[in-house]
Amino acid sequence: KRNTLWGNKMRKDVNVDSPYNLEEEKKVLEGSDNIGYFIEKKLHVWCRQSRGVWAFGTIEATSGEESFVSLANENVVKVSTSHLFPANPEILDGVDDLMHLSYLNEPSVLHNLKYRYSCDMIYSKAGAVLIAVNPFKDVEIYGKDFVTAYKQKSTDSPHVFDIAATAYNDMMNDGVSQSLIISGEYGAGKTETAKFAMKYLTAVGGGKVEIEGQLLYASCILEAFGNAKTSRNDNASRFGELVEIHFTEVGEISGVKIETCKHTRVVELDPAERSYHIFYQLCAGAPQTLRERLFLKKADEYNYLAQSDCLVINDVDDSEEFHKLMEALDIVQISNEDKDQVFKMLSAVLWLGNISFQVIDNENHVEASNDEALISAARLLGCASHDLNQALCAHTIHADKGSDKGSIVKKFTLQQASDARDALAKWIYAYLFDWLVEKINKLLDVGKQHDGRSISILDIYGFESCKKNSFEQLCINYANERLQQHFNRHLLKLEQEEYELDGIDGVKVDFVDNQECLDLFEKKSIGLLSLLDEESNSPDANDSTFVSKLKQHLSGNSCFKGDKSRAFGVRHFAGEVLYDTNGFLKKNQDTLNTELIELLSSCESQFPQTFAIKMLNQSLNPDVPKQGVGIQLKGQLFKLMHQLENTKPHFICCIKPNRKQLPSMYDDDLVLQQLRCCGVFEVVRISRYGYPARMTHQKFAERYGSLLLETNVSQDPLSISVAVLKQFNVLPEMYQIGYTKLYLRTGQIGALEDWRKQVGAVEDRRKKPFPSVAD
Ligand code: AD9
Ligand code: MG
Repeated sequence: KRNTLWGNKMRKDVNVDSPYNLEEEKKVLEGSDNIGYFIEKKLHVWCRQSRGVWAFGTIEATSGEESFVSLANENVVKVSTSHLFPANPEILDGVDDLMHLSYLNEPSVLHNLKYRYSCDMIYSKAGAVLIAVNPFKDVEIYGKDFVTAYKQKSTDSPHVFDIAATAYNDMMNDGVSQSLIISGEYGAGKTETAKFAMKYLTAVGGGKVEIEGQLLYASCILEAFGNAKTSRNDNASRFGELVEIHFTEVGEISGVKIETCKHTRVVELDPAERSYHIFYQLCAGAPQTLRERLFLKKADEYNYLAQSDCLVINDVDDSEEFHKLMEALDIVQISNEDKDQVFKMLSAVLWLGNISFQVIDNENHVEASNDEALISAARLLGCASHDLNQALCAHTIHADKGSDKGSIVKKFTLQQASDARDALAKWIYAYLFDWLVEKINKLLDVGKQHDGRSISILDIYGFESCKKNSFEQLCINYANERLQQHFNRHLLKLEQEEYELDGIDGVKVDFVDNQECLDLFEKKSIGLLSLLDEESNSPDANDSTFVSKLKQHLSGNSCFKGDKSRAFGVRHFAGEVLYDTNGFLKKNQDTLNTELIELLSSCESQFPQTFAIKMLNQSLNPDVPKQGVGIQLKGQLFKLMHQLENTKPHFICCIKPNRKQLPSMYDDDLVLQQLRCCGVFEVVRISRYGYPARMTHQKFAERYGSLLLETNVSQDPLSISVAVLKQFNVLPEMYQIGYTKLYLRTGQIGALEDWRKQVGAVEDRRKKPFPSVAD
């Protein structure tokens, strides 16, 4: 009976016709007959104990609601029968695709991943999704031998190289662009996974161009400028990145394009956090001559860096990192003059942070202290310190045209001047980052002529819920909400819709749609981001009026939770987060006053001028309204998602096994919560009960019709397809025929392809005896 195509790929012990479908699995131990069967056969179960710990045991006796379970340590515990779940036979321990488990309940899935993790098998499949559990140590599975093995298809064990190879092969076979979408919480391993995927793709598509090194070094530069240590991840991404690798028709890389979306955090840090790595690297590693040119001090002498009391990362030598960075800048061909400009801007940002102000009159107006900080910042920018002082401490309001009133100079208070200083620092850094991305793109856009085939890798900052959450977390979590929507849409929603439309039944999996949460953020004019923009542009608004406005407009959305204080809560797909609005409006603003822009455009240094011109061009363009950071992020995400919509997605879900960034430590509850949030259980179920392979009747007939021995078959595609399925004894439960397509369970197409290869061309086939599937 098991001589089916599917059987070839399955482990012998898996009961394909498991007596329990999903609904019944829940009830499997509730009926007295079933429980009696478990007792009699001494079948294993999982029982939930205090503090959410799962224990493995056998049922000794039951009284309906309650059961006595004998645990592995020989203790017998009394548990509620509804807290018992059937365990899989031991022979299934460590299967590489969760879909192959007989029981898909939470403790079984959790146990399987844990079992694999304990053997350093960090990758597993959950149907179409690759799960990567962060090892927090070197597992030595990324060498050239591994690249070769996946390239030559000598292994198909779950691995990031495997999914990259699948994307590459699909692109080559179907001519369709692909994407690798990497999701997971902060510190789960997304950025490392993205780098390994790039490593594989550049190795197989390297061709003549030395693209492999250049791309990896470019990532290293972007990490230095875009990542920072937080209390949760020593190398946390503070920007989102889509790396689009283009290929020629023969599969060689023709160019790479990097797109980023980011948020800025130069001026404010929480305890145990650092600013971007590059500042510390520069302070620690710059050689003496450069130090002198930049008036450079040690990191702890700069206010922007010293405020958090966290200046070093364990086991990281910033000075050494600086030397690696210099090497990387050479490899991506940044000239010495440009390098000099980059470092000048970095140093200017640091010195800006040290500028202090003194009150000069009884209206609390201020001017900058004429000290080392002001002088150094001005020199690095290439302007007079007097002009910098003026631009930071006053604003000219021009009278309306036709009015007889002249312009009025409005002096700043301490708060306003500090805000202008910080805005300038953030702004210079943001433009510097964009300049680097542009420069790298110019270098990597090798062939310039792309014929539309590409593989995009998406790696953004992961979902964060900290003790205190601010605007940065709001942006990060909103971006993750968008990403989750993409995941749900492609793996669950579209899948089910396709089955329904094509008349396929029996595949229905409930999942939590996060549309409402996205509406909370995105709704035009009354969404959180629009309200934030409106308040940011209103002169009388402050953080408290912003919260009142949110409560007024968003209380009807079930994902919004008003709070008595200045905070508000959002129910995200990955959990509820309370946001403190302190500083929200300021952080959302992304504009500089005209004085500062004019100052920059008159600077002698090249970079401030270039940046100012770019800014002026943007703000003169009436099509580009002055938008806050939140709305800009929304636009960037829409663009990224739109790009991804045109690709075939492959999903990688990164899981963090503990919060301490330690190897060999697996926190059941933490893993379970992540698996639940990212929809892994639903994906396994839809893959298990669904039909991952599908082809139109026409395509199926064209591809496999030549394998038919029976000649007396009607020539329409559907009849040919059905005859092929019959000839290969594909069992009825292994496929369904839709109105337009054939839907097949896992393994069927693989086996048919094997036959196709074995049998060879049609002409040869006639000469060979045709083996039966049952052989
Ligand atoms: V964040 O959302 O940017 O805060 P990521 O990107 O999800 O986060 P990252 O890739 O930076 O996490 O991984 C965190 C740390 O885990 C790395 O610095 C490594 O020390 C460790 N890690 C992650 N993946 C691997 C791996 N495959 N092998 C070894 C790993 N170590
Ligand atoms: Mg990252």
